[in-house]
Amino acid sequence: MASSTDITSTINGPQTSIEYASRDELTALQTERMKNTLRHAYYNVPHYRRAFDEKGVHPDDFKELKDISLFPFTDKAVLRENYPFGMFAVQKHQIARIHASSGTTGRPTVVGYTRNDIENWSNLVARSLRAGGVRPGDRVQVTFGYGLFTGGLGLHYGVEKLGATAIPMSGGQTDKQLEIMRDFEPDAIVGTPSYMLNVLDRMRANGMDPRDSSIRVGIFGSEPWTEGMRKDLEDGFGIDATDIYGLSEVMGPGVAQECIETKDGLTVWEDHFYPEILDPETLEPVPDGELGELVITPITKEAFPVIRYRTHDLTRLLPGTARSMRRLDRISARNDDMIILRGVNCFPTQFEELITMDKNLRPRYQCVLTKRGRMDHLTLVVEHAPGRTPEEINYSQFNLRKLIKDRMGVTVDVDVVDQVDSGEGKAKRIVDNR
Ligand code: DLL
Repeated sequence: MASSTDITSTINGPQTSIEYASRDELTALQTERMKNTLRHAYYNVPHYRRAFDEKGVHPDDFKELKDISLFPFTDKAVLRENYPFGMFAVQKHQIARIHASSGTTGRPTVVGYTRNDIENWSNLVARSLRAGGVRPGDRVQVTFGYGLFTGGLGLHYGVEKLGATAIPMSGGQTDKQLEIMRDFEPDAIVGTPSYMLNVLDRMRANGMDPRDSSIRVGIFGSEPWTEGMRKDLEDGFGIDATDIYGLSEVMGPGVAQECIETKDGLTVWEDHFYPEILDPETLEPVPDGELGELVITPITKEAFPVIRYRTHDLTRLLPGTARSMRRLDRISARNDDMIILRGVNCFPTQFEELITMDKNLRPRYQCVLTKRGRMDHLTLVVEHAPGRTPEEINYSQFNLRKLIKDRMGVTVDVDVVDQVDSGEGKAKRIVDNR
């Protein structure tokens, strides 16, 4: 399998040359790596041999990138059926680490890494951090959970690989986070945007000015968020905030990262991942620039190759700007988070965008679904900013409902409350009481 030598210079150089490679160079590299990956999966994972044979395709049928469409998809169900280690392509003693995604229902999905996989992953996270404005020598407070979740350890190894200093706080313990932030003076912080909002509000509640903190940059992800939320966090902390994307089945954080100089969507590290955007209904490719489901094939993985993984994340592929590699538009939602109200499709982030337009409200919210007769009904429960008068709250409640009706064409109830618990990791945006 391919080695990581092409990206190790991330540590010292300003950026690696591969980030500026020509499209032709990238295509040649992706083609070569995809060939190896398809062979590796076919010969070492029984599921892939069966699935390829059933579809009547062989790794030798892959000649150029578009031939990937001949090969079968992989989804979460396949990973669950092969729980825990049935999808591993190397022997037990070659596995250096295991992670798992909790999954709200059913068995968790388990993923494995060889030492080389960890090396590649660390390099890609280091590259992501650098693209987001972190520099060697910086101190980075890591507030993603440590454990089976890939966020904490994934970021941690990347921070160390970059030559920066990791402060491994993990999630939660917000008062402790503030104390460490004050005493250790981190230059950067990483975590979920919803948790960063908690940190911001707790600082204010404790009489601290978040803009006085030592933090210069924030790298946030692991859940959908909006431009409105970016503005709240950037203005609140006085920082530059960028978006990091990834998923455990494909690697973990560091699949794509927004560059600080453009803040215009996330560069996919195409030397390690091949992205496709498909129509979620027909599973046919949509042209670059159009919205669809992201399907990813990692092309350098040893322990856990996955072919055409259906992420269920909705986004579009855009041409490169700050780097030659293509970008993903901000991931607006997962298609399983789509709410259909009287025929109109809505996503929680659409509500978030409108919530962030009102300074009486905080983007801490939940979409509560119930049945009214045979119809689905949505109540948007939103937190108000501290110290608001009942009149201001009433006004915002009325106004948001109207804004949602005008902009999105749906009727919902809005309930503005003192507190919405958005948790310490990924925020739970949908509560389904139907
Ligand atoms: O959330 C990995 C990660 C950790 C990414 C830290 C970024 C930072 P999973 O728990 O497997 O892995 O969840 C993956 O989270 O399919 C998306 O639905 C969502 N997601 C991740 N990053 C973003 C993002 C990690 N930047 C799932 N924007 C993915 C929107 C995101 N959604």
